[in-house]
Amino acid sequence: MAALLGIELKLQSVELAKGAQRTPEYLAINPTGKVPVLADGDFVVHESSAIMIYLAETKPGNTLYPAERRARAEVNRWLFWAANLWAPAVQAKKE
Ligand SMILES: N[C@@H](CCC(=O)N[C@@H](CS)C(=O)NCC(=O)O)C(=O)O
Repeated sequence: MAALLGIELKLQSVELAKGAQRTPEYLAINPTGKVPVLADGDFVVHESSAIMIYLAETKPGNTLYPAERRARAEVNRWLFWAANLWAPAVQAKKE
């Protein structure tokens, strides 16, 4: 999303396999213990959809997150679908 909007990010990897997301330092930044998280100065936001919307709103007039109500509702529909249905389904643990 950042790349498509032309926003340069300073990326920092979190070594999930080593449990870096569960360290007190990381949990102080993102209490959910998940990636991604975005820090913009002293403002921090986690949840990928919230991050994408935050980034999009720094570039008014972009077509990725349109301002027009119905077009935005379509984008929101897929963001909510991904968070509520798709992600839990693909992350479901096999028994
Ligand atoms: N709803 C969250 C889901 C984030 C998520 O599940 N991230 C996974 C990687 S894709 C993660 O951090 N897993 C590490 C763990 O659960 O310990 C979002 O969209 O940001």
